[in-house]
Amino acid sequence: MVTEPQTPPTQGGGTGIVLASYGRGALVQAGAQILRCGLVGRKLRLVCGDRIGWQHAPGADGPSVDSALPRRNVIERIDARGRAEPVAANIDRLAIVIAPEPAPDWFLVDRYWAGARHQDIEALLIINKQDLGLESAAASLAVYRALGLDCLEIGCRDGVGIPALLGRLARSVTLFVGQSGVGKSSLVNALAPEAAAQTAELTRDAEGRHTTTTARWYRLGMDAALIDAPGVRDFAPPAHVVRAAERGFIEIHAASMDCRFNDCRHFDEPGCAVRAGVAASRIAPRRYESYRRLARLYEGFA
Ligand SMILES: Nc1nc2c(ncn2[C@@H]2O[C@H](COP(=O)(O)OP(=O)(O)O)[C@@H](O)[C@H]2O)c(=O)[nH]1
Ligand SMILES: [Mg+2]
Ligand SMILES: [Zn+2]
Repeated sequence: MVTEPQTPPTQGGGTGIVLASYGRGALVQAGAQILRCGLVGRKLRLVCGDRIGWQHAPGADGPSVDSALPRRNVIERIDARGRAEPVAANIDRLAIVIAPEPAPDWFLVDRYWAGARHQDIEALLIINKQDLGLESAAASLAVYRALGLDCLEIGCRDGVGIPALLGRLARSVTLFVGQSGVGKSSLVNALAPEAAAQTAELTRDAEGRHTTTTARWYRLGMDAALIDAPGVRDFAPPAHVVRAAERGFIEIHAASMDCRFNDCRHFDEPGCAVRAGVAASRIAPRRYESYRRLARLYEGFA
């Protein structure tokens, strides 16, 4: 069932969730209805997943968002100058989507996972396109499984693993991230076809163009949702958090307890237990390289 946005919507007001934010407006889910809202006040900066208050005053053109509740968490991407830009708020789970094609960027996977850990958000690795064969990814997946990362193999094309994934996503808000072409939009279509069709319609302007390239929220039943966030390639923990890089890597953080120096960066310090762990093959060299790249990135901003 596709709910049309109410034009003109009922006067009054209430609370809602931001489905998509664009320029000076937002698409808001308010109970069963979807409202196209303006914004009241210049300071209000909304992001997908924000909980808001809206009102439609007598005589006004339409409903407006006039307040936003504090965010439980916010996923940010980092721009070229190291500044954090919010992508989505109030997330329960980060689903990192990869596929045999395009070939996985494991450094990006590590960055996403580090970002989720930094925010205490559950992470899930979804391997899509199982019809193409997962042999090439097997060794890397074994590393992640050994580290306790939840990994799920699925295929959007054949519907393989979709019911299991649906079960996993119940009663929670999941943000999908991953390289372009891995099948995030296909996944949204497979998991929430009605919401996908509805949002495609509502985010089109009068000329049929899509009015938002930012994150979009798709309702999955009454108490769950998916968020597709195109172009969140540079997602990472914010640079201002001390030792964010280390904390994002479960095995590096654990090994760091035995480093000689408290503030060891695990680059070239003497008595570094992390490098000792890499030398002894307890820590995967590629994971360590991921850590170094992220840590260097932060040093570049400092
Ligand atoms: N072989 C195969 N192709 C898939 C599967 N799922 C999605 N694709 C294809 O992968 C391409 C990219 O999908 P899309 O959902 O746009 O990826 P996104 O950029 O991550 O949103 C499309 O051509 C899809 O048809 C799958 O399970 N198997
Ligand atoms: Mg897409
Ligand atoms: Zn160290």
